[in-house]
Amino acid sequence: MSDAAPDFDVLVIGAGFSGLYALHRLRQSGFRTRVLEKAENVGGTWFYNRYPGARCDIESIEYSYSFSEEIQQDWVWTETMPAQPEIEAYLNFVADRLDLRRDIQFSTEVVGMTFDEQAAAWTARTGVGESFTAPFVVAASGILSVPLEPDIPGMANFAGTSLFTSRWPKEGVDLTGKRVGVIGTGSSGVQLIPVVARDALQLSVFQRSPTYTLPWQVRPFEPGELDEMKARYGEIRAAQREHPIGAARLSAFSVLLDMLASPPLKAAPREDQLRAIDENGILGALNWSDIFFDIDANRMAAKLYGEAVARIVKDPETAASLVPDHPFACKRPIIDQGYYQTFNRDNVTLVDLRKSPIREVTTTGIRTENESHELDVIIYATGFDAMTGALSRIDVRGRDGRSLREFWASEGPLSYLGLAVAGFPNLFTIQGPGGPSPSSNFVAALEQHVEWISDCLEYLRANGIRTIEALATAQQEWIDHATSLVAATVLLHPSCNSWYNGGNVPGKKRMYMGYTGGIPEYRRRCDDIATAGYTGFKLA
Ligand code: FAD
Ligand code: N01
Repeated sequence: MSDAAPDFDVLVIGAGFSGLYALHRLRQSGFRTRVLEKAENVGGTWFYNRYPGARCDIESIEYSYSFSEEIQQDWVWTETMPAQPEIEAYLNFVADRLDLRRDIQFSTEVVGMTFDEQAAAWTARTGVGESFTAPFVVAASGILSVPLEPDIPGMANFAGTSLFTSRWPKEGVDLTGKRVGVIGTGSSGVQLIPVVARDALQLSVFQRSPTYTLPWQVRPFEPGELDEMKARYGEIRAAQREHPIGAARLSAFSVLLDMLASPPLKAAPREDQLRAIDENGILGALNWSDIFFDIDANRMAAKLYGEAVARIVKDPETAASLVPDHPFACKRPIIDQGYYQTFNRDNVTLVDLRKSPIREVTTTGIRTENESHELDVIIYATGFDAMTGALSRIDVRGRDGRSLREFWASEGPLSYLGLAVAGFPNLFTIQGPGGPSPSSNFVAALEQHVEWISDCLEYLRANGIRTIEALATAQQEWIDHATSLVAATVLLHPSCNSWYNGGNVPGKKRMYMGYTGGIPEYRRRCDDIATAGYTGFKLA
């Protein structure tokens, strides 16, 4: 790096929910900020994941920014849980209202970042050879932003159309009259499958791991309903702020909290168990407190769940194939609007990959061990290299040229508070490993991160401090603490393979990557650390 003054005070990577708020907040604090965004527009998750059926699992009035009374009053949500187009439109509205675009450089991928210890500044390099310098970098690059492409032989040979839910074409895709195969039955697959089934001539669902779902009724707001809520938005936001998951209204996570307060399954007589599924269907099968802590109770719930599924799905073999064999709660809860009913349609076939794994993709479809499926379209709903994926795709070089990618690959996804990594000064991560996002409303979690980071930068500026770096000891203590919170739960069971622990990515070092103490407790800890002069960080 030359002796020239840095180009900016802060570089932000990404223009999704996190990056947009970071830009606004840092600008308000007087920092010269530039956002570098790979995509051609704002939105992040909601720019890319425009597959049919994509929507949110938190109510719109809570899955939205709380920092601006003007924005929350002016934006109009039409549904209880918004679909992708509405969330994308909302983020465009915010970008325009706050005049954010003038400081965002779109179609710009950061491919490398090097910290110059002498200059105490980062240089970020882009895919087209530009470089930008700034003392601080805020990685708002998303924790579910790097699609996981499966390594299935022959994928490139398919002569039909190959699509990823996580990179759905902007112009849309007409699946009418097509023979469609979907690989993947996680959250994206469960949302997509019922919608595709309505259009496609034939839908084959290639299922490796059956999933648990929470049936849901999304509805448009009644006339006047949103206005009534807006009139008491302050109250709604206050409740949300004090809630462990950052959403006080009905959500996929509030259902889990209700389960925790239910009686234990192991003590329930058979007639109580049956009554539970009589009254509440598949939700009744899961509504027991001990399933989170006792693997045997969890397995009993899976069996009961299978009985409830068999009441919906008419073909007994298909129903049996839909029963999960991993513990409930290992994966982020999935809301479902008619998922199981879809398997009663004449044009839908479930291909159980546990019985007959995929051997290859051919030019005309998918061949499993036992049979061939002729297809026009293959949709991959195969998930993400979560939490560490985006920063590991960038060649990040910290102190002494240390590589973040190599550090995380060899030591595991370590981070202090999910905000910073030892050895990488002046680099802040929004929603990094060990933060509360995986088990909460992401927007509530990321707002806290952005505010803590910008307050920290103001403190450094006010005190003439040039570098801040997490201490390795504090980092290890934090990760040990976060892991201890889930030690007694089924989340650490070896059969849990999920993005929560990296088990969904072949070869990734396994470690539970969330913080389950709740956002208010997390905020309190972060605030205490700041008030005490940033304990666990080295300031220089
Ligand atoms: P992102 O939205 O992922 O944005 C990151 C941005 O960084 C992207 O625009 C990306 O292009 C950019 N970027 C990454 N690397 C680079 C680079 N090297 N150079 C330049 N730019 C880069 N959360 C919930 O709480 N509730 C939900 O219901 C919910 N639904 C979801 C549905 C789907 C399909 C997915 C994938 C995620 C969902 N999430 C949900 C999580 C969601 O990711 C967050 O809620 C939120 O949108 C994250 O915002 P973000 O800005 O932190 O990250
Ligand atoms: O990804 P996933 P996702 N052959 O990892 C399968 C958020 N989100 O995109 O379990 C065959 O959950 C894989 O099988 P298995 C939310 O946080 C929210 O669906 O590895 N199958 C699995 O079935 C969520 O948790 C919403 O055996 C293969 C699926 O692909 C996160 O994003 C909606 C395979 C991947 O499921 C990720 O969800 C959408 C292979 N080679 C997303 N490789 C809401 O509802 C992978 N699979 C709010």
